[in-house]
Amino acid sequence: MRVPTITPKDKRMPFETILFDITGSVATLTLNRPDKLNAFTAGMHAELREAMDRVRSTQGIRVLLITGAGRGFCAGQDLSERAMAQGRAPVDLGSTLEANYNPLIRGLRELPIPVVCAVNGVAAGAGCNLALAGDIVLAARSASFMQAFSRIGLMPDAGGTWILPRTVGLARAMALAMLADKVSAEQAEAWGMIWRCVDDAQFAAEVKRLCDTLAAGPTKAYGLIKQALYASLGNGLSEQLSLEARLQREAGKSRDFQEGVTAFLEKRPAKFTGG
Ligand code: T3D
Repeated sequence: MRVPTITPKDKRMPFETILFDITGSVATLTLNRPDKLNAFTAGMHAELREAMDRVRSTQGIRVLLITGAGRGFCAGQDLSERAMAQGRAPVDLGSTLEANYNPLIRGLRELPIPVVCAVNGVAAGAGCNLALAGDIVLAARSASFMQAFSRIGLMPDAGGTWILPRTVGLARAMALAMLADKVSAEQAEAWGMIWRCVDDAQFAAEVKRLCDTLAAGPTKAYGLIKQALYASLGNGLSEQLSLEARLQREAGKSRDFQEGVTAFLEKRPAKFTGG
């Protein structure tokens, strides 16, 4: 099968609810329903699937950046698609999770390149958990995080019940899920829910700096780092040591390892190509 490479023609795809752009080796996926704080619709999920397919099949993409248009990151499921008419059976939410949210979160987790979530504003419900599914989460100081689910009689989904106890601990995860309080970006950073929050004025520049750094980094090693760290959350030490040996064997065969060592010995910055 031919693997598509980045060409100018591929750089922009016409979507209605998201923007998708590839510049250099950074793919940017912007949720784009600003009037509704970028809430997910079935149509947006279909477009996200298509964009994710494109990321997976385009050679040369070394970072995926996810952000939101306007003042919000994402307000979760669009609740106008869940309005319940009297006497009608409710939507089977187990099915919508299996069809839409779960493949998205799994897809991000399994992508062998870094996923950066740049949280520009409020991230609520599944939008919050999409944000937290990034490998590195950077938030603007004015952004906030909210497990909004219990306010409408639901429990967290889109990976929230998995990630929260692991990042903020069970006590905070439980209270956040039950009380659905808004957590400021500063608090999220202090609790270890996200990597960093930065002043709004510096946010765009910091996001670019982070993506540029990752795009010029050892992509293969980043993929292995993802695999190892996420696997560690379910592994014992002995299993993890074996996994490290297996993955480091792969890293040791990479061009970037060769370049990294050569550059060190030649006392110059390494020029990683991602292979
Ligand atoms: O259903 C399934 O498939 C299962 C999966 C479920 C996953 C979920 O995400 S469930 C949780 C759904 N999300 C929420 O419950 C959050 C609802 N939104 C809010 O609580 C608030 O909007 C925010 C706290 C996020 C932000 O508040 P604020 O005051 O900054 O903005 P706002 O005025 O409430 O919202 C601005 C507009 O966006 C407004 O539209 P309008 O009136 O100007 O035309 C508002 O209705 C709309 N909006 C915000 N969130 C949603 C939404 N519209 C539809 N669905 C939303 N989730």
